Amino acid sequence: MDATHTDPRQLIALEDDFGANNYHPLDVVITRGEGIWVWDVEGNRYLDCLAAYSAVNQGHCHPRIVAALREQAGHLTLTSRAFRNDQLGPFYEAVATLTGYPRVLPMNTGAEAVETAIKMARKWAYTVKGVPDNKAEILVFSNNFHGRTTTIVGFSTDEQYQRGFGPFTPGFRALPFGDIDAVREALHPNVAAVLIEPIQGEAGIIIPPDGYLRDLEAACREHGALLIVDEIQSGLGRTGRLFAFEHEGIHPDVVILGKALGGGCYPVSAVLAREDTMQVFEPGDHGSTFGGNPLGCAVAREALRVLTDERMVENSANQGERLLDHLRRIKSSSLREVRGRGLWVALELHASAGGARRYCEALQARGLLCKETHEHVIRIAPALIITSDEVDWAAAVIREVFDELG
Ligand code: IF1
Repeated sequence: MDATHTDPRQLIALEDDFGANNYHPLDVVITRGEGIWVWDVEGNRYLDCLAAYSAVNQGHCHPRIVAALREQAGHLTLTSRAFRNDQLGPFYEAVATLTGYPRVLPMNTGAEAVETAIKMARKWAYTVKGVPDNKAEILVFSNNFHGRTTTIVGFSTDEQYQRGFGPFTPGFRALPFGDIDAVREALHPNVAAVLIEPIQGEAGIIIPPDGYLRDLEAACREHGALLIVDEIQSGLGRTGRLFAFEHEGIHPDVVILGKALGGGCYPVSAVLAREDTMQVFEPGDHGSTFGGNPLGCAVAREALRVLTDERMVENSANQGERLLDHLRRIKSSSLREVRGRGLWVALELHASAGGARRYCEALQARGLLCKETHEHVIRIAPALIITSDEVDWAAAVIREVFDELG
């Protein structure tokens, strides 16, 4: 490989010289990933505690998932949906069997799946519920994150996600997260659906009050609105259950999947629903060039197989409990709260701590990679294959940083 491919400074300069300036990443240049570990171009090893925002739940370059990718790439990658292929049907069956949702619509990115669910809810409102045309409303929540399209950022409550991108799509109303009275008050006849993250990721791993999701489901049922849960980041084992909504024992009308559905190897997302809801889509209504492509389907089938074969959901629950127990023992005047579900943990700092970024940089210096969310929250989310020894090591490193920085 030529010089530019090993010197981090030159690689960063290439990004600065030619790339859009739409991220502020840590200055670590990664060249290899294996399981929970990544290596930078200088050979330093890090425990990846971001896991690509839960897209790498199964671990980096899982051998079975990479083998499935290689095998399928050798004979068919894309047909478009103008023709059928031998991977789509088995993909549908695997997802429906694992999740219990009988109908699946495949897309690629999470945002595309969210947009698909919005279109489905609106068409369901007009053709099934009887909402007057173009009057459907969808209830969302403050501090939501559902993707970056203009429709989706249009109902964000984060000013930066909206700044400079208007005008926005009408028909959305944001309510306080966790306030069931606000939902009951807002559920008027034209409400098609409620769209919620069962635990808010980007907001800082915000867990709703016990019973809130059950009350939300009951309110939606009472008012004939669809309950749509965005499990793109919280799903597929991240919180110690297959879906985060299972912690509340509910059964949403629509579930949105992404990220780890592609095993960290390929973008695969999907909308899951009951027969009577998914049937609103008629041929030609909706689609995508790569949606349901054979390569993504083959990868996703293996990604789901390894998730169950290697009991990653159970491991997430067990190791998450271990990690939380370690972190809750840290004594630091900077720590406001340690919270989480499964292997999805937030360390929220007091404003006086000077921001989470410097803690992430100190963790990086000790071989642990993670990313702050907003100003004061350190997010810890390793791959779901992490062992007890590795959890103990990560907790010790985090403790050292708090001992150093206070
Ligand atoms: C970025 C965080 C951000 C998601 C939920 C839909 C999507 C996401 C619950 C859209 C994507 C990613 C996007 C990425 C960083 C990360 C993220 F929330 F995970 F931390 F941005 F807020 N629903 N989240 O978390 O899925 O279209 O990206 O496949 O945009 O910087 P996507």
